[in-house]
Amino acid sequence: MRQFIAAAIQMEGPPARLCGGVNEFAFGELTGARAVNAALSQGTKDQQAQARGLLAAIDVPGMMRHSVGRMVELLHEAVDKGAQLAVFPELALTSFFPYLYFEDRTVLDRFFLAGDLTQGVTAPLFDAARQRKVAVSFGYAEAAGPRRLNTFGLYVPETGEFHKYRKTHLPGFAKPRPGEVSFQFEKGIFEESNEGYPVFSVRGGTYGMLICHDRRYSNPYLAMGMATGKNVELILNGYNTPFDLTFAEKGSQAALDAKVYDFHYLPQQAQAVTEGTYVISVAIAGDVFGATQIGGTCIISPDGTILAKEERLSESVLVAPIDLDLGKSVRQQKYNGDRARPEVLLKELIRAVGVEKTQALVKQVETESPQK
Ligand code: CDT
Repeated sequence: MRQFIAAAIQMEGPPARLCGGVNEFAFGELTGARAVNAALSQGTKDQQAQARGLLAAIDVPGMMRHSVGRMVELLHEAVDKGAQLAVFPELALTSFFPYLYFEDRTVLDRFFLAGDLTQGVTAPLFDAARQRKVAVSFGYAEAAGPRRLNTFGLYVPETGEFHKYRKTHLPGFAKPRPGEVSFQFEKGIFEESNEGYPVFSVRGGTYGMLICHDRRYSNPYLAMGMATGKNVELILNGYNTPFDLTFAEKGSQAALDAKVYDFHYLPQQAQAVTEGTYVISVAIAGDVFGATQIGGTCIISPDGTILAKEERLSESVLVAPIDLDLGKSVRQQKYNGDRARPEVLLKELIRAVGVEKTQALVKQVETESPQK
């Protein structure tokens, strides 16, 4: 299926009633996740205990049931609009809980899912996908044995395949930093994946996936674009991007906010053209644990055109026609024979990494089994 309709489904964060009182919590001038993190790291014993109580009170199972319910409904809306592929955001089931700092792994582990997602709380989504014959892609927090990963999945109902990509660029911090308003703790919550950027054969096309912060770097696009003989044709990305980065240099928050949509669209448009690929990029928008997220869900064609976008901070089902052959001329020009010059790039990378480390990496690649 090389011509079809794709849907980019922007979601909202969970309703405040499921968030354990985090959204309304205040600490000094701060509110929401920022206030909870500040109370934990700078508060009195009582304030710390109160913050811990809020984290434990988040109704994670309720949140997952709520998200799956919304996703099923929005999936039906997308199919009614003609979609054969539907893309949801990063951490779609729980919303962006890494805005919060968790000291207690047991409290944190409630946000993770292990094993076969066609069973359990997410089953209705997979059932709906099979019933409506629509491929579905979404992000979730994955427990793979002892590993904790920020994962994006793509379910193809007619084959039963569930392809996975695990996030490689984790932003934020491991824990609160003294004297700062702390925010975004992905580095402490997830393991950074070293599994690279796989591409997948799906319905006669070549698909790849990214997660949020990845979209701001050129290496993932380049890696997927260079995948020999299988240059990527469609990239699916889920993200959570906030306004008002509290750790931005003093005075630069407003300047960053003014550029926030440029910094989001422009790299993706440029890379779509560079690699000759579609990019479908999908947000959770509006309030998430008291932080406002930018929205900006979009579908970008291989000539860099934004075919559809949504900057209202609300749920939205965007659809656009996809023709995977559109990027062929770009890719043929670049990847005809050895014109992409991967060996030159490799030389530079070896110089950057060092010969010794390169040799160790070569050994590692030779012994690695394909990702599970
Ligand atoms: N989720 C995610 O990766 N967000 C990052 C910003 C987080 S704040 C450092 C992004 O690049 O949008």
